[in-house]
Amino acid sequence: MVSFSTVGSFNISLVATDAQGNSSSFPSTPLTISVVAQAIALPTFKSLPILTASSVNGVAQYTLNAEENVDVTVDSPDGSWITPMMRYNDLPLQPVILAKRGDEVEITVNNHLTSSNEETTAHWHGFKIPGVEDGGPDFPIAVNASRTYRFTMNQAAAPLWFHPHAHGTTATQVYKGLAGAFILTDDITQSLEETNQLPTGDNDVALLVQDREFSDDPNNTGRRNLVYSNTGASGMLGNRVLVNNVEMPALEVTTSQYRFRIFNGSNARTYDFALDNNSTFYVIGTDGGLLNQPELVDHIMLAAGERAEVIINFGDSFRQNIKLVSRAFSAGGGGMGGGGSSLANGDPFDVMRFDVNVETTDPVTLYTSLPNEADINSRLTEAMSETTRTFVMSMSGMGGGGMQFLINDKLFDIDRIDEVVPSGATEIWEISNTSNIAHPFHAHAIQWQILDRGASGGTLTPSKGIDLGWKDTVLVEPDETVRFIGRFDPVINIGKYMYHCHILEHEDNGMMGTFNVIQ
Ligand SMILES: [Cu+2]
Repeated sequence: MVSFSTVGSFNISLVATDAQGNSSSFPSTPLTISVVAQAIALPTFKSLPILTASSVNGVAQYTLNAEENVDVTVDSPDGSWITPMMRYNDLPLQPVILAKRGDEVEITVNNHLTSSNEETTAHWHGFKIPGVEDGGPDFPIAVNASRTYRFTMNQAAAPLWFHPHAHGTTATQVYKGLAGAFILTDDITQSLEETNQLPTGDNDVALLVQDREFSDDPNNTGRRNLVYSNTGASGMLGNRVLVNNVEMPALEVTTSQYRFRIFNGSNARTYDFALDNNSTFYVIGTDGGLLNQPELVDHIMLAAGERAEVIINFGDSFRQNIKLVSRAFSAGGGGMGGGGSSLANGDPFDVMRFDVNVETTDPVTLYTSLPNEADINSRLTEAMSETTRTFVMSMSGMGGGGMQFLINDKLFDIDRIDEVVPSGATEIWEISNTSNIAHPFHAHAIQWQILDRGASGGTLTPSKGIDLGWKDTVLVEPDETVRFIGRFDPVINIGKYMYHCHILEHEDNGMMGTFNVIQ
């Protein structure tokens, strides 16, 4: 038995020596052995299922049944098991809804969470729609009740998503599996695809990234339960990172460019995505749509609730296995506890692997700038704003029980209006963080442009690069101030909306407020 731990070519032969000391080799010409690296077998990547609509009078109609105790198969490098989870429509994976700008959409949500006995909603995260359709905690859907959301898509193509937003149960319902992607296209993205300036088809892949923790299975029953713990300041951090419900999947790719739409659907975890060979890649889009110009990076940080679209070119990587990883970063708040997880926020880990097994000719030459009429090219400037509102995120009670998560020193109160915004206003919202961990601030109703950011109390730096994209969720580091500017649509934006931290445990525990857009 001969074993090799090194990749390369080796010559081997057997040498026998007789009693007189004469040696002979067999075979007389040595065998040449080539040792190539064999990638570790990983579970197969799964694509998210696309929901089909019924079209009635030109309106795309969907039904989402919120179900509980759905037996879901979880694949991992340790094997597969069944876990009871919550799911829309009993689907094995979270679904995708596809729509185009201008589409009228009607989505009926039926609350079948009878044994949990929990209200739910579907919040349309990143959508520019009226407050009454927004799916916030002010319009809960009772058990066995339903609600039909109706809206028209009137914003740039974007990787939007949806998830429950009933007060106090958002974190656990998302954790148990209620969420979905909503991929919006428009004339600009369709034209870019048709002219081979964006990858399409199999080269356009949605990645829903969510961390989870599962119970052990000492008796090999093939079943494990989700483990949820919310202690300390960090929110729920799982020790297994799932991409489309598979831990560390391998996706077979060709020697070409891929468009990955990355959704951070985690409760609390921030990822610093990079490739393990340190290759660069392009960021082409943020929460609310495409960047005017692709931005070449070697990593991108995404907090809970944030999305990004990236282009990875595997053209020079034939026969390579490339990992998408999350790099180590400083998450602050040392010693405050990681919710019991063995994988703290900021720890490095692998996310998935790309196996470049097929050679092909790539038809795509990536766009270099969007047409002038793209929404993102209408930059909002400070002079356009009538009002600057300030929001300070803070935590109190650290180290002891009863941790409080506050915005402007207030806990969420569903009966309180915190801000009144005139319809059609253009406003600057200035968000600061006086706590010692980062918080992703999310505001409903519109997409924002980041004006500038920097150390609180210091000179803020005007946005550049990825920060020039449309944003609905922005990570605010400790002692950082971010200013974003947005225009509330005078026709669409009316009614009550939420702003909150998108660490769902913080949101459920008070780090949320209500703003009312009035005429
Ligand atoms: Cu927070």
